[in-house]
Amino acid sequence: MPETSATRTAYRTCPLCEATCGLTLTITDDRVTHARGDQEHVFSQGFVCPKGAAFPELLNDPDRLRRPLLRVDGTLREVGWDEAFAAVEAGLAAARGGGRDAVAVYLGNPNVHTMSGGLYVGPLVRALGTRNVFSASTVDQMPKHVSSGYLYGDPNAVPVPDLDRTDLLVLLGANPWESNGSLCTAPDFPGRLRALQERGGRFLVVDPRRTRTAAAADEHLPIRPGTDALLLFAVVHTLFDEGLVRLGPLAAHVTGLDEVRELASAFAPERVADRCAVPAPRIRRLARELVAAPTAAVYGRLGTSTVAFGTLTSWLVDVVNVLTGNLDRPGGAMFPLAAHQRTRAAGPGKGFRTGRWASRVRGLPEVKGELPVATLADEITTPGEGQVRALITIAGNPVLSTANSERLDRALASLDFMVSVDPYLNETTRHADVVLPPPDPARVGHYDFAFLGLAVRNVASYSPPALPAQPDGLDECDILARLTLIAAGQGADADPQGLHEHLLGQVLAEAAGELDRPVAELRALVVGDRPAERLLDARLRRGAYGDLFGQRPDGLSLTRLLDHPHGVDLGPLRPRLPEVLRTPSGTVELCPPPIAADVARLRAARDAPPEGFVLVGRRHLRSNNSWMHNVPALVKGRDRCTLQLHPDDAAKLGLAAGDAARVSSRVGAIVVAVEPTADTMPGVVSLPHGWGHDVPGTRQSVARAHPGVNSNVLTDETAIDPLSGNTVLNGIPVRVEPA
Ligand SMILES: Nc1nc2c(c(=O)[nH]1)N[C@H]1C(S)=C(S)[C@@H](COP(=O)(O)OP(=O)(O)OC[C@H]3O[C@@H](n4cnc5c(=O)[nH]c(N)nc54)[C@H](O)[C@@H]3O)O[C@H]1N2
Ligand SMILES: Nc1nc2c(c(=O)[nH]1)N[C@H]1C(S)=C(S)[C@@H](COP(=O)(O)OP(=O)(O)OC[C@H]3O[C@@H](n4cnc5c(=O)[nH]c(N)nc54)[C@H](O)[C@@H]3O)O[C@H]1N2
Ligand code: SF4
Ligand SMILES: [Mo]
Repeated sequence: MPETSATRTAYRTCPLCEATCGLTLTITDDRVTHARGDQEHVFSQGFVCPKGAAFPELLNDPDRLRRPLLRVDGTLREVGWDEAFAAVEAGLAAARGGGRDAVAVYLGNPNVHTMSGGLYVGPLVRALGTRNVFSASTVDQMPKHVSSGYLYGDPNAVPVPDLDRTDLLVLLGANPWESNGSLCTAPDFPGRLRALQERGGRFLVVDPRRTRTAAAADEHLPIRPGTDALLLFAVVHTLFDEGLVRLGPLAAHVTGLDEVRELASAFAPERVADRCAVPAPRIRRLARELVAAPTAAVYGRLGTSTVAFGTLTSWLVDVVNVLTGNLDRPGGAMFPLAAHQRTRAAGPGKGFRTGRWASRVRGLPEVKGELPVATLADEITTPGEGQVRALITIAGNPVLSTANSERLDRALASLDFMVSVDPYLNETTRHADVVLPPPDPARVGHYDFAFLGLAVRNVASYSPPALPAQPDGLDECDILARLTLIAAGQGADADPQGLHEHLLGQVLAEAAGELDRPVAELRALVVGDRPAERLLDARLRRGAYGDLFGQRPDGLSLTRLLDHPHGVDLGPLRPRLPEVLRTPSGTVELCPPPIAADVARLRAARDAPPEGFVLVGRRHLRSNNSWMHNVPALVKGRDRCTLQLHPDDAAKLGLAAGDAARVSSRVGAIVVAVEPTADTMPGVVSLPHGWGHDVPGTRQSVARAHPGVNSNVLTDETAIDPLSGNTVLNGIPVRVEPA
């Protein structure tokens, strides 16, 4: 397209999912009018999905909030920023009369997709000093953090499958054809799996549903929900039983092998096959295939995390990769090294533990500084010292996203004060007394602190704002900085610049120590027009590939990334053992005692009688949890919020396509249209999450016209994986009957 004075092009990373694709934006008169895949992007090479293509609609959504809202006499009305922050100061101060823990925080998923989330949420949480920190992590991947924490001593050391080089990939509970991948950043994940097949490799999918990913796979192994830990333990059993364990060079770095062998003895394939609904000979063959392949990787995601044995399953994924010699080798499962990260000297570390404190009402252990969101409603509604009376939500919609959401909805309505940092007035933020809207994502800089450390190639890219700041807008870094200053007792009028400089000073002080240079000298070298850019520059320059503030002139810096709008390729993943390890022994501790102690619970489940129907989730390419249903291009077409079930089950229940079914669980009931499909395993029913947009008091007109039903009315807040506190969202016992 020819560029006129009013039309220009900007490149930026798509912030909408974990794939981090490069987008090429067309901007006319300071409005983004078109988005397509950036053909020259080093990582995504032109790939784009329907969500990325709908980026302009999302930015220009007329329902998006552009000014703060303040509740006055029961109604939310637009106010200026100063008035909004003054109300926050008053509201939090009143709640804190009940102690610091009286203020809770809920951090939603987009915090891992913004620079403000990566840089400013931590300081805010520390300034609040509350133990009541909750996040979407405990309805998602917390089991993987716990597993990594124990195995490697670092909960954030998560190995990713080396997609571009592996010969055999086994995916459990992941559906990248719809999700575009998770805890494995790989633009065009499907294309990478097709390339795997084209080079003679194979991939298998373990899933109770024949998903699009399963349909494209070389083989689909349907599994009874919640039983992957049994399946993987049977693979481990087979590896020992048939003398197939091959650690190779890993042997020097692994301890606890004999203990794992001992634990696996209870899980012969023949003992678990019925429960998993996977034939024993197929399980044995899977073990042999993993060993026979030149390289192989097992990868488990959401369907292995949000289950009753989430931590055990996440751990067993890595155990199998270790026992087959595939951890930390090309083509196996490897540890990425992002540009803002640093390598460390190998040696013993402090290790990992949970339970440094416990939740007040249910006594659930702290994990990574947070408590399970499954107990947020308990903390709000149970009187006593430390009761939560105020809530700060940042980029979250827990009323739709977390278990027993009707109960949480009522709990939020009972709070004394609530403030939400969010661009939408939705099912959660409608309860807020103050809503602070961040700018749309084209007006902020973007660097993926979370996902570049989970990417299948080491890459780096930074996108400066594509549009100027809105005149009366406030960058989310400034919003969070001002909240931090309020929490720190400095008041609603305190200047955030002081905090920005303080945070930069902290990074520079560490760098100065490492490089043995004065802080002031480094500070003079830092570039960047905005606080987040300056922090990024400092972190890149002291990072693994950094220019060390001029000492390594060809190294990375913000300037270098700005000069490369399509990203910088830092090469394929490289082995990182033992440097990545932080366990007390300095080894991969393969059989952590807390995990071993949970195996008795799995043994009991092995012999449990079969349940009736169980509910699992379902993602669709044109969705993103709860918050993109207000984009017309993403909700058009037939109703996607249906109950899928096997045609035989539907017939038995007397339900035909489109009939209304009543689905009920221990905690709630919904009525939803059924969609019989042989792609669903018998005994399993499936509903997508993130719907249920027909509640009063929201401002999402498109979503309201396509409301769907909320699947989390059915999920049970008392069902959690005990080691991680993660909610069980898949494998919920339900009753299904004609409505
Ligand atoms: N039953 C069931 N429940 C599930 C799941 C499931 O598979 N099944 N999946 C779970 C998973 S994996 C997750 S991650 C959670 C997600 O749980 P949440 O994070 O609580 O929910 P989201 O729908 O992602 O809500 C995101 C919110 O962030 C806002 N937002 C968007 N962009 C920005 C921004 O730039 N800044 C700010 N401040 N706000 C922004 C949106 O308006 C929205 O309110 O849901 C979980 N819930
Ligand atoms: N289009 C779209 N993309 C997204 C999101 C979205 O909402 N929509 N959300 C984003 C987020 S926050 C996340 S965390 C990722 C998640 O990305 P993925 O991990 O790929 O998650 P899902 O697509 O939910 O796929 C989970 C699969 O697990 C299966 N499953 C359920 N129970 C079990 C079980 O017990 N065992 C096994 N083996 N499988 C089971 C389900 O049938 C489903 O196919 O997606 C991200 N990308
Ligand atoms: S796959 Fe994810 S990152 Fe890529 S365009 Fe789609 S939403 Fe954006
Ligand atoms: Mo997620």
